[in-house]
Parts: sequence; C-alpha cells; structure tokens
Amino acid sequence: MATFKEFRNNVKPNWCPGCGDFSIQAAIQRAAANVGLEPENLAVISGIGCSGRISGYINAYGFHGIHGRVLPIAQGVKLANREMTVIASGGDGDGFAIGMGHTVHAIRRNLNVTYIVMDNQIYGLTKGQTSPRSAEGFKTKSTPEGSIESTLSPLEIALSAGATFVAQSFSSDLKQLTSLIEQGIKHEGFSLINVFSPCVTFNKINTYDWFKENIVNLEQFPDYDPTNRVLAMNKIMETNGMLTGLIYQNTTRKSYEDLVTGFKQEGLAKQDIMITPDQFDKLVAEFK
Ligand SMILES: Cc1ncc(C[n+]2csc(CCOP(=O)(O)OP(=O)(O)O)c2C)c(N)n1
Ligand code: SF4
Repeated sequence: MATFKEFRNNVKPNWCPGCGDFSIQAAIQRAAANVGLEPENLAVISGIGCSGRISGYINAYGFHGIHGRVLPIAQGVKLANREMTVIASGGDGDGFAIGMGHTVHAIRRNLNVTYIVMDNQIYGLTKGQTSPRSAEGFKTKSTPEGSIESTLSPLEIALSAGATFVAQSFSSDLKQLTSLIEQGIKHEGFSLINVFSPCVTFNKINTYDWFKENIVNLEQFPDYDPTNRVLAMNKIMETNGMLTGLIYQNTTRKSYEDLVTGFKQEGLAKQDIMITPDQFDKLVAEFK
C-alpha cells in the first residue's frame, strides 16, 4: 500500500514560504494514502492561480486546467474513468468568481468528485485583487478605497444548491483537513471542502492569527448533527461562515454516475472503442 511519500514528486513548489497551500498539498497526499489509494488511482485536476499549481506537485495523474474550468474537466475525467478517484482543486477566485456557474451545477449534479477550494480571500497569482470572498471594505490594488461588494458565502450557496457534502477547514489544522479530505473521497457524490489558506504575501488582513481568532470549530458542539440541513444552514449563518468541520452530509442521494441509465460500469478510458475502417468511413460520410 502506498504511503503519503509516494504521492510526492520531485517538483519543488514555487509558492511563497508560509503560503497555506503547502499544507493542503500535504493533506491531500496523506488522505490519499490513508484511504488506500495508489498514485495511479488518483487524478488531481486544478484551475489557474497559485493554488492551481497543486496538480503538478502531487505524484498522481494531473491536469492543470484553465481559469474557472476545473470542474468541467474534473467531471469529464470522472465520467471517463469511473474507477479513478478525482480531486478538483483551485482558488476562491477560480471557483467562486469566474467558475461559480460550474461550481453550482457540479454541486447539484452530484458526480463523485472531491472539490477542495484553497480560499485565501484574494487573487494571489495576479498579485492581490479582491475576490468574491474578500470582506466588505477590504483594500486591495483593485479596490483602493475598500471593497463595496458583499462577501459571497459558498457554504450557504452549496447547501441551497443541493450539496450532499459540505465541509470547511483551515490549512493549519492538518489533522482535521486530512480527515475531511478522506471523508470527501469516500463520500459517494460531490464533496465541497472549502479551506482557509492564508496568502502571506498579499492578504495582510486574513492572516493565520486572524483565522485562529475567528474560526469556530464544530468539535465544540458534540450534539451537532451534520445530517440536518436546516441546522447546518443556521450554524453557517450564526458563525458568519467561519465554522470548520463536517457541516453537512447526505448519504441517501445517489451520485450522478449511478443514475445515468445505460452508462457502462467500466470507465470509457478502459472500454474498447476501436472502430473498423468501414465504420469510420460511414461516420465521416455523415458529415459530407
Ligand atoms: C480566463 C482568465 N481570466 C483571467 C485570468 C487571470 N487570472 C489568473 S489567476 C486569477 C485569479 C487568481 O485567484 P484565485 O483563483 O483565488 O487563486 P490564487 O492565485 O489566489 O490561488 C486570474 C484572475 C486567467 N488566467 N484566465
Ligand atoms: S502569492 Fe499568496 S497565494 Fe500565491 S503563493 Fe504567495 S502566499 Fe501563496
């Protein structure tokens, strides 16, 4: 069985020292090993951003996609390779700005993909503009007088879009983060794991200390029931979206793959799709 070290490769991350993304990379590698995966059973698909580089830093199949399109690619990979564990990953800009349409529909489609958002509440790669996760009043190069837009709450949106697995974590809490990724991988359906991942270079407000002061860990509420959707929505609102842990899980809804009628159990990538020269000529003739 592979250890987490076997999910490492020899590419040195060029994230800034102290960036929260390092721990997310480590948590994915640990979770993959803990659930018994081998590198050849895992595909990590990423978007564009500092966060998007993660697919190149894990020893597994990888695809560094385009900005905001991580989920269409990840869903395609999953549909073609049903046996493969697919992790999609990208920034809050990638998933909640340009890619938000895909995020909402992937959530309600419920394909078996684990989506890890590296939420630093800013655009890191493009050197510090506001993202939909930035707080009102947040001053950046794109909002020198402070953002006048309200902050988007991905957890509330996920719940209202019909999510079957919603979790949130903090890159400093490697134990909780690893466990949530393991649970997300095992969940049969779409899992959203939003991870607070400080950008030490451009976000001087939402720092490690700021998150430590503001996070509400669900472990404080031993009676919390993550199968209760109304309770989950209340808790998200009560804590202003700052809670961490497994917030909601519905195991009764079937995944998309299991509902597609006539869909072969064997992944497309493994099916024999060779056609004869005759069949090929007939196909081409249809387009003449
Ligand atoms: C279609 C398109 N629009 C804009 C960009 C420029 N761009 C690259 S990364 C990025 C945002 C990065 O922020 P985020 O997704 O939060 O990732 P981070 O760098 O913070 O990890 C933008 C706007 C792009 N590459 N492609
Ligand atoms: S700019 Fe920010 S998000 Fe990008 S690598 Fe540096 S610390 Fe991380």
